[in-house]
Order: sequence, then C-alpha cells, then structure tokens
Amino acid sequence: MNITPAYLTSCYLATAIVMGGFFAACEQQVSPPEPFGAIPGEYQMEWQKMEYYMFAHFGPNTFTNVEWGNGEEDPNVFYPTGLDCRQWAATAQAAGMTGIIITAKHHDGFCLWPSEYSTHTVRESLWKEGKGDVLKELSEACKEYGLKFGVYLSPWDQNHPAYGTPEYNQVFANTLNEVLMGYGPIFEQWFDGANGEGHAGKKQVYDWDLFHETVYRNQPQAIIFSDVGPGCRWMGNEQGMAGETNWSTLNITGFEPGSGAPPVDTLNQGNRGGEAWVPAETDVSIRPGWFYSPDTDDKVKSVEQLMDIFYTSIGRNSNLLLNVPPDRTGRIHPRDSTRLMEFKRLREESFAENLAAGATIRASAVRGNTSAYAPENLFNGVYDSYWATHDRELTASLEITLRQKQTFNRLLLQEYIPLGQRVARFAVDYWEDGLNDWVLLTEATTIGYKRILRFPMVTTQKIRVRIEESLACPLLNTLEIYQAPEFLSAPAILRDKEGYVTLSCASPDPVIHYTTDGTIPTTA
Ligand code: FUL
Repeated sequence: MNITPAYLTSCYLATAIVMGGFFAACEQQVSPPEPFGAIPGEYQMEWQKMEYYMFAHFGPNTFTNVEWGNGEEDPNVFYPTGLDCRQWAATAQAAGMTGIIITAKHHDGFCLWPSEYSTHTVRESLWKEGKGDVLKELSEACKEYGLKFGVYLSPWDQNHPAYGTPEYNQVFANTLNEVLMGYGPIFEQWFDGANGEGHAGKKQVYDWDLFHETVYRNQPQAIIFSDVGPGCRWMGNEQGMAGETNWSTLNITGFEPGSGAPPVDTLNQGNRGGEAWVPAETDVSIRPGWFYSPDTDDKVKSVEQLMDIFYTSIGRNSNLLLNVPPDRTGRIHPRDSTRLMEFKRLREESFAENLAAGATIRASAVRGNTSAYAPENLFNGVYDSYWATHDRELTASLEITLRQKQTFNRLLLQEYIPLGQRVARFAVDYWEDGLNDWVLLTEATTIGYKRILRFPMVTTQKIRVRIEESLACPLLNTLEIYQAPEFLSAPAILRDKEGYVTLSCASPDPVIHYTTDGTIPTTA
C-alpha cells in the first residue's frame, strides 16, 4: 500500500475513537513518552512491588509492658523462653508478606545483636547465656523462607553514654555499619525520626549525611525510610490511613526527619509534582501498641479493620508495613497469626476473579495510534506494557465492555510509574440500561502504583474511566474489576461544635439506616 501523508492524517482522524483492529493498517513509528518529573529509581521500583511486609517490634519492652523503655532496664528482662524466628518467617510467608523489618535497636538503646559499640545488648543478658543473636537468627530465617530482611535502628538512644555529644554520630554510624555489614542483604533501613533526650538529659544533632552514606556504602540497594526518605516516607499517621490523594513525589529541600519534617498532612498526601520520588509507606500495628503486651491479647485488630487498612494503604498508592509484635516466648502469638491468615483469606476472596478478563476496551486516544500503546495493554498482565495517549492529550477516557453483565464493587487501576506519577483526577461511570445512559459511579484523584476503589455493588456490562486531569499524558498498565465480599466496619459517629452529626463507615458496603427522633430505625 502506498502510504501518503494524507492517508496518515485520515487514519488519525478516523481513530479519534480507536478500534483495536484498525491499528494494523495505521501502525506508525512513535517515540515513547518522556519521563515526567521525579521518577522512581530501580530499587524503589523493586521495593514498591513488595507491597506488604511485616514489622517486628521486639526487645526489653516486650517484657515490661511499656512502649518506650528508658534505657535503664536490666538486660536480663530480655528473656524469650523459646525464640523461634523461623516461626516468624513461616507466619509472614503464609500471610502473603514479602519481608520482615525488625527493631534491631529501639529508643532504649538495647541491641538485639552483640554490638561492639554498646554495653546494653543481648550479650549482657542471661538469654542463651549471653551468646544469643536475634538478627542472625531472623536474617537466616528470612533467607530460608524467601523473604527480604530489613532493620529499624533508632538514632535516639537513651542508654548510650555518648548520646547528646558530637561523638555519638560516629558511634551510631559504627553501629549501623556493623549491622549492615553483618546481616545483609538489607532491603530497607528504617530510621525513626524520634529525637528525645539521652540519659544525661541531652539532645543529639543527627548527622544524616553520615548515616545515609553508611547505609549506601554497605547496602546500595537499601531503601532508606524516614519522614522525608530519601527511599520512602512516613505517611503521617500510625492508623493505616494514607491520603485519598497520595503523590509519591515530595518536596524535601530544607526538611529533615523528626521535628524538621513537613507537616503530617503533606506527608500523608505527598506533593503534586514534588521534587523527589519519595513514595509512602504505611506503618501500623496489629495491636494497640507497637510492642507485645499480654494486656492486648484481646485487642488484636479485627479482620475487617485489617481489610480497611489494606484499602487505605495498598489501595491508595502506599506499601503496608504491618507490625506483628512477637510475644514473650519469642514467637508470634496465635491470636495474631490466626488473624493474619483470616486477613489473607479475605484478600484472596476479594480478588479471586478479575471480571474484566476477556472484556473489550476502547480509548478516546492512543499514542501514535499504535498497538504498542493500545488500551488492551491494560489487560495483558505485563507490567512494562501500558496504554498511553499523545503528549498533548491530558484528558482521555476508556470504555470497557465486559463479556456479560456483572455485579461488582471494586476497581483496581495502576499507573505506569517508572515514567512518573501523572493522573490527578478521574471519574468512573457505569452504563445503566434502564436510563440508556452513563451514571457516575465514583470519583477520585491520584492513582500511582496502585489504586483500589470501593463502591457499593453495581450490576452492568459497561464502565467508563474518565481521566479528567493529568500532569502529563496518562500511562496506565492495569485495570481489574472484582466482586469482593461485603463487610461491615465499625460505624463512626461524629458531632461537631454546631451539633451537626455525621454517620460514616470506612467500608462503603453497608447501607446506614437512622432516625432522628430516638425511635428504632427500620430499613425504611
Ligand atoms: C515511632 C516510635 O516512637 C514507636 O515506638 C514505634 O517504633 C514507631 C514505629 O515509630 O516513632
């Protein structure tokens, strides 16, 4: 066929609504989209795909019923009667987690390994006659169970005599060095921002450059967590609620972890078009406290609470670091492990069958009108293939026709973030046969690595995703639809200063019935 410029133009016009089979006749060479703004590094991408991993707070506080030990505890209080790190790893693996991060040293300064740079360690305890090493046991167990291993080391140290003096920074760097050299590979280095007084009543000015340089020298692939990254960021609360709007980009110049961090709502939402790629990590505990206490055995979060947390973390462009504190025997308590398995089962039931499989899809625009960027790429399960629009096309829509009418209540979308986070606002409509028209189903802002929208059950054969605002041409690589079991989460009842009462429920599944005159509500 003789392809003339006029022919290409007519192809372009004709594909204003793109039909799959049309590409073959009109394939053109088209350049891939340019990266937009800050983009993730290779290790940040690997980290993002880990999604869900375990936090293990363990140390003297496990035995003393306190959350913050003061560093004056007798090392002998640390006495797990049957430490079994393989049980932690087996539990994490069975729960569907991808790694474990342990509190190698919390604010009390107690080291779970026999550190050369401290006199407050497992070596000073009677546990295993001073010959024990929790980091060794856990790092080996993680390898055995195919999990990644990470460490939390608190710079705040209420035990070390040098804390509060310039020498302490080098002591802490040596401590880090020892852990990172001795127990790697380390996928994440967790830096707590807490900066309190040492036992001599002094505060420390931390040398973050020295600490970061020590991490990267030993473990170049490690993702450094802190309030402001640089690898990933605290998302501003410990309740498991990442922002509805959640940018993985953050302005970091002039900020520091701890009191010098950006406001918590900025950490919660990130900065639109922010200068650095610092994605959110949601850290939350399965119990009311971070450390084990027998007082909280009956307060392990319910499976519904965990499921809500799943949707407000992983479902909102954040990784989930779920704390499951080992108990005084040195094992994960059966209450917690049972709950983890129930949570896993509910996730499996919720995402059992992708109802978008076998659907047909049309896009309002396709980059270069080529199959390389066709909307079918949303369905092929290949991470690196995506649908894209032309550079100048910042709004677009996708129309999905399912194989048959389906009933569903979840929509999962993924942006192709290796080229930057772009989508700022979008809406989803469903086709209502009775009205012969589209009806708005839900609206949201950011997508990022993964966004899962919850809405009440709807039955339809067609949905439409409208991208209403994007910082650069949108790139999406996954669209899935599910019918998840409906569940109740505890209703929240709020009354403001004016006496205005709001009834809400984290899960959109239940329908709330109420009266305003004190009578018992009915479904009417
Ligand atoms: C906080 C600490 O003070 C808590 O004890 C806990 O370790 C939490 C994950 O980080 O800043």
